[in-house]
Amino acid sequence: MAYQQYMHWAIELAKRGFGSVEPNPLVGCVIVNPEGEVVGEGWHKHFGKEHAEINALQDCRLKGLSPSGCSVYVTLEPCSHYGKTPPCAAALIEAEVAEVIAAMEDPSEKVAGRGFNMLRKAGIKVEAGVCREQAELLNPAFIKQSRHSRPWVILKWAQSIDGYMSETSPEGQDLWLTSEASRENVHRLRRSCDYILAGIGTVLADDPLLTARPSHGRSPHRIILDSKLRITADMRLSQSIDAAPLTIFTLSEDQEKIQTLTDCGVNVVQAQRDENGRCSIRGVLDKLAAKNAQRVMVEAGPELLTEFIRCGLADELWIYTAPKMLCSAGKDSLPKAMAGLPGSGLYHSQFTPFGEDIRLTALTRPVSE
Ligand code: AOF
Ligand code: ZN
Repeated sequence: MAYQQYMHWAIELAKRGFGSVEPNPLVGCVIVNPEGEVVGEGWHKHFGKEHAEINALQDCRLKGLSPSGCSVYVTLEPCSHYGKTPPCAAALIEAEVAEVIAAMEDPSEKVAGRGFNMLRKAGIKVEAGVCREQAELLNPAFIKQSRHSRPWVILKWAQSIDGYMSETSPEGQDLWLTSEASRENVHRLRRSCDYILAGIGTVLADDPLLTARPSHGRSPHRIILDSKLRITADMRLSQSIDAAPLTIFTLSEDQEKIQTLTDCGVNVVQAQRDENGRCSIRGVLDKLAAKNAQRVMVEAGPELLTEFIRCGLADELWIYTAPKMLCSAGKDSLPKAMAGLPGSGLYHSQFTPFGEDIRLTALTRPVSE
């Protein structure tokens, strides 16, 4: 296998941690002996548990092989700090590996080059920057938060081919637009996020829970933009505080209503007013940034989604398209909401099938910006 192919494999391994390791980065590691054979593979599997390098060293030893004298391909600089686990750089030194090839430096303050320094001081050859762009694409939210202290915003929606976002039965009941496979995937996306944001329109229409199911102990903090405070204490959101926290951003000063919601465990926060007299989404993101939010997912209707795009506040799109034409439905149309927006290209787009549907994921800016 050629040099870069080992790193490509480490990147593929890293992806297996998606939905289980956040807010930690996805990291993969491949250990290769001087004959070019892969002797150990590992990835970071769960938040708070062993890092990728430790799992790869363990894999090597379980096979009865020695990592001594080997080359280590890792998608992120090995860590140098005692966090929830001891430093990976120390474990690699102890294992007497010959060289470490890393795709990128760890941008977090705790590491930022110290892992490489530890390795070099111990006489281990270090090469950084191999397949950097692909490795950065694994963790754009982790990188943005580490470098700029700003959250990464993911807009998710499901649509028909012609851009309608809801399907209604002849009796007026809401139907599922997308397949079960797509919906399962959305719950994995929810598990990967620390916040999920929706507008009151969605809440009044669907009475949603907005939790990750199954949660595996990870469900995002729910945020609702509700300028007139129309949410009520008997809605499923207010009744499920044990499953995930709920914060309402509002412009209302109705103290009685605020008290009723607060008594249910709902956190009610005064929002800033935007130029249209609504809760300012910039203001909300500022507050979330101050709480070190890393991945904020927006599951909203066409108007709020359009507002994020119009303000340039969307970083990534996840669009599930079902093979349906709903042109006569007349409801909630994205093309209508987005009319008048300047067109723009997307970056790093990928298509994945989910049952009958296709999922497009794409970034609104190149990853290097
Ligand atoms: C690595 N390899 O596989 C990962 C790293 O709290 P801890 O101990 O789990 O440390 C988390 C931090 O370690 C995280 O913020 C990031 O800087 C680094 N992640 N480092 O050497 C890995 N996941
Ligand atoms: Zn580590």
